[in-house]
Amino acid sequence: MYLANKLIGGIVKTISNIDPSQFRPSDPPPPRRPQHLAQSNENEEEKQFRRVFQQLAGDDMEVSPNELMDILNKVISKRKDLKTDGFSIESCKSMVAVMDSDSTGRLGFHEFKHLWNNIKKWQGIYLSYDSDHSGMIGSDELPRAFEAAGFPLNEQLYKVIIRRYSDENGNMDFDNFIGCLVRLDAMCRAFKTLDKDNSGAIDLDIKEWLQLTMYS
Ligand SMILES: [Ca+2]
Ligand SMILES: [Ca+2]
Ligand SMILES: [Ca+2]
Repeated sequence: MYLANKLIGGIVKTISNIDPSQFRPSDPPPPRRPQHLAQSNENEEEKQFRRVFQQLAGDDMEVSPNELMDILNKVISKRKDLKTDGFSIESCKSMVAVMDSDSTGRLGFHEFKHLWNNIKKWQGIYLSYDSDHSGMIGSDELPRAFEAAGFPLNEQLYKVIIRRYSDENGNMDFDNFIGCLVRLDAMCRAFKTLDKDNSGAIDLDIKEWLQLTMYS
C-alpha cells in the first residue's frame, strides 16, 4: 500500500479543475434498424464484419455477456504485448449493459460493432501510451492515456480510478483498462445528455441517479 501511494503521488500531470466540455465520449450506440434496410446499405468492410458477427453470435444473432467474454479472451490470449488476467463475466455484463441500446440484454450487430470499434480504438491508445512496454498502464502513464481517450480528469479522479482498477503497484492491465473506459465513456455520455444547457452540472432525483449508476 505504501508503494501504491508513492506511485500514485508520482503522477506528474495535474489538471486542477475538471471541465466536462473537454470530455469526448464516443457516439451513443445506434438504435436498432430494420434488418433488410441496414444490410442493403452496407459496404464491403461491414459485410465482412457481419459474417464474423454471425459466427460469434450464433442462432439468436445477438452476443450475450458470456459470448462476449469468450470472444474477447480468445482475441487477447494471442497478444504478447498486453498483460491481462482475462475479461471477467462481471465486466462483460457491464459492457453489454452500457451498449445495449434496445434493452434486449444482448448485443445486436450494430451495438456489438460499436463496442468492438471502441475497444480497438482504446487498444491502440493502450499500446502507444505504455511507454516502458511493460504491457500495462502504470500510474505515471495513465493520465496521458486517458487524456488521449478523450477524458482529461484531475489528480483526485485518477487516484480514484487507480485504486479501483489498478493493482497494488499502480499498474492497470488491459481488461481493467477497457472495463474502466467503457464505463467512464458511458457515464460521460449520459452526463452530456442530461446536461441539456451545457452548464457542467446536472440535477437528478433519486430514481434518475439510481438508474444512471446501476445501469453500468
Ligand atoms: Ca485484469
Ligand atoms: Ca441489444
Ligand atoms: Ca507501462
